[in-house]
Amino acid sequence: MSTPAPAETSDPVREHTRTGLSKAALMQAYIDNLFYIQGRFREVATPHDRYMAAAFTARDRLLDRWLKSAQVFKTTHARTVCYLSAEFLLGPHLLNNLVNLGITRASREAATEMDLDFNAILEEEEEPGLGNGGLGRLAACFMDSLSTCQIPAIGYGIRYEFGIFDQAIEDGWQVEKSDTWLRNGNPWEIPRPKIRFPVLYGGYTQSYQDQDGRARTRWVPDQEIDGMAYDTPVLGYGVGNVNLLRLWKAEASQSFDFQAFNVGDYYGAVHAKIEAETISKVLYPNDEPEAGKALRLKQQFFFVSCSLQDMIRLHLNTVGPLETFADKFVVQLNDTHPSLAVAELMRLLMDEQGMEWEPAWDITRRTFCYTNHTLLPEALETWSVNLFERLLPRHLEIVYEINRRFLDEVRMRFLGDESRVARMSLIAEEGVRRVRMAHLAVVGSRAVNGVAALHSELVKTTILKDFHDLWPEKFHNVTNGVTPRRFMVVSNPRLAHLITEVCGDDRWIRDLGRLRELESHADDPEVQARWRQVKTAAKQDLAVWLRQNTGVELNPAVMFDVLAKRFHEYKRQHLSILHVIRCYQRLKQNPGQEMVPRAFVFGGKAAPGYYLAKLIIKLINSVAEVINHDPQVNGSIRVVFMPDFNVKNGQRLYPAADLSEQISLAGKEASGTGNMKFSMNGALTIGTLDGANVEIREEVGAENFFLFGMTVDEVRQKQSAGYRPWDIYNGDPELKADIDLISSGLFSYGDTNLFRPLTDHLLHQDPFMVLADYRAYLDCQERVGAVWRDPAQWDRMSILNVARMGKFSSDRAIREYAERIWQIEPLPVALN
Ligand code: T68
Repeated sequence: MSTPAPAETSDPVREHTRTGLSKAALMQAYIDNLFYIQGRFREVATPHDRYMAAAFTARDRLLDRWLKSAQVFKTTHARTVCYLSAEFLLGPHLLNNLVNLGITRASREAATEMDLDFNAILEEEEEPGLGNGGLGRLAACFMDSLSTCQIPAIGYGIRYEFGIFDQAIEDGWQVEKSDTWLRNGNPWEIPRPKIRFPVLYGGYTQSYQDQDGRARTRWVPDQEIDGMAYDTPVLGYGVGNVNLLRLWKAEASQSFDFQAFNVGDYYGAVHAKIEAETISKVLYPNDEPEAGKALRLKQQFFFVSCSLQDMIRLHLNTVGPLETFADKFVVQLNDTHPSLAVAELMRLLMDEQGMEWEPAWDITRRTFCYTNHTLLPEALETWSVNLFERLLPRHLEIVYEINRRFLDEVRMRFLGDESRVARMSLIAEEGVRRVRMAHLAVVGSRAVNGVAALHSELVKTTILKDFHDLWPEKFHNVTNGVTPRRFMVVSNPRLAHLITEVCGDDRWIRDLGRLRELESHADDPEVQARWRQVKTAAKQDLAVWLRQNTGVELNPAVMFDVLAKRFHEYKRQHLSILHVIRCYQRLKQNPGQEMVPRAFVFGGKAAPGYYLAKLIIKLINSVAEVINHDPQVNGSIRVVFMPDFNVKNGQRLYPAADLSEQISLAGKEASGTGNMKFSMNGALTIGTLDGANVEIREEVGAENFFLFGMTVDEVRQKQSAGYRPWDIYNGDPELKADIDLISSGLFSYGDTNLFRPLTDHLLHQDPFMVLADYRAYLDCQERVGAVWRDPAQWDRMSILNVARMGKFSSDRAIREYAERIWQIEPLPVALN
């Protein structure tokens, strides 16, 4: 008898545990991944090896669910949202994925059993900083909510090799360090070498006749590169739905390389490769002058072109002829950065797919929707016609033709109103001719929205008023939201546990309106005491981190007054530092004075080329230096600058804040989302009637919000009456003393010139009216102090703030987009 061949059947136990969710399965998977992927055994594993093994363990479980979603979406021909964004500011993945998989506790226990430090593994992760601030973070929150709300979606963007710079503080100045998030590999992405599209630039266009004798245009480019897909699965919370984030990396075109080798030009081929790869090399900081940014325009076209080609491929492969493209896909343009998509879809449909203008335009206009995120004129994107023509000659022709037809429509509607025609044109004719990207986005979209109620009104009445006159039905508001998974459950587990206990269950995590349950406990002394413990514990954690990373010691018993966001004059960090200086002077002049002790915590990055913003950072650090070393006051006030404010550090900050500073000049902050994150974590807000602050105050109740400052109308009146900051300075002795103290050199080792650009600007221009709101802000801070002295009152307000945050879940925002703008229904994918 011959011995039987070894059985090929797999071990049923192993198969079961391959992606099982039990503690035992997680332990086995971790050990396997450590060995088979990292090539390590436990005795010699580095912290990074341990993180990678844990990440792959989570990823395997995501992919399991992704497979099922992909099958469901494909077989049902699901309508799909494509979210086009030049930025996705994702933050660390590991814990977020464990939370959404529902295996945090099992993972923690598995780690303990293997004698691993779970928190140290989490700390090891470097976050992908593929965004500047609010806009990029919003895109990331929306990806989480799209999956959680079970809406089929693909996020499309750029896989920057270098994301937002890391910020260090040296001698009080911001120093930019390059971000190297890919250095140790990215376990969350799956490279897709076969999903690759050519992207063309430059050259010229030609007319020709096709086989049917129809006049057509051909683009003869002079550069071709490839975009290759990298997919990150995005799992929803407690559901089977997994969507994809598909980011494009630029590579040398395979066909181009080949040509160069054929003629023996090896160095030429290498050069082409390097040049191609620069396109997805680095994220541009916002708030930088647009001048000479050909590469930025190339980036925008790059990801837009790849994404649309991918959608067309998917449509042809699954649904069929492109006539139904707009039924299959709805494309949301996150600001104007992807608005070239309007011209590119026209080109693909006409030049590549042989469609005529009218049907192509009909599809295009039914496909796109556009979100505006700013009213600041200097932030509205335009590109010089010259540059546009040099890089995208075919697209310029298409833009001209869209414009010609569009302006005809305007002329018909508003006979004889040529100044309106000039205002609405896609081309600005004054000075150097420029393409107005917002106008292109509006004309090419069927819906336009702002990101908070006030902002959406201002969009309709100011920057896009003419368009609103023409197409009022196109305009919507969808107030922003943030994901409670990351910004409560992941970052503030103690609070999440307490809420779950008080509410009776954890359904609030998916249905944030349920936080209302907390209201009836707002006056319960026992709940208040536990609430306070949770806050104090978070403050202790932050204090430890700050001591280790800045050397500044904070007392967790004092009020943590926090201002953390990108640095920009309109956000008025300098208003806050004037208040700090006021507190300092009052304590110095009147040492016995009773003042509520506070720790002022600042954080945020300034664009590398934004001089005044960087000078404000320097001022904060200089004031901190003086105050923290002055024993006469440093028992009452301390100032600390948290370096490198990013998602990870934000997650340390939000839970620890008592007071959230949201003090932009009314009418300038489109929405703000940090305001929501702080409030959800129990901070009270001191803020102006700007952006979403207005709605936060409406929800939590005016009595639970510290309001100050001019309204949008008052700002306008003051500006049109001729704003004179110099008079305000001279009319308010405390304000004068505060600014004079800066000028005196006290904070700059006697150098009276260092901060002059800032003080001069405030005294003579003050475009964001810091001085006009100074007194109201100080008075409001007095009210804050008075309430702080009554802990029961403070706790009650804090609990009510959290209880009433339901509206600000990004789930609510996504449902509004789905119903009102996208006309798309949830498509549940069952678990298991
Ligand atoms: C922000 N915008 C808004 N822009 O300022 C903020 N800009 O009020 C709002 O809450 C948030 O968007 C989400 O809607 C930005 O963050 C940018 O980061 C940016 C990036 C590149 C170019 C211009």
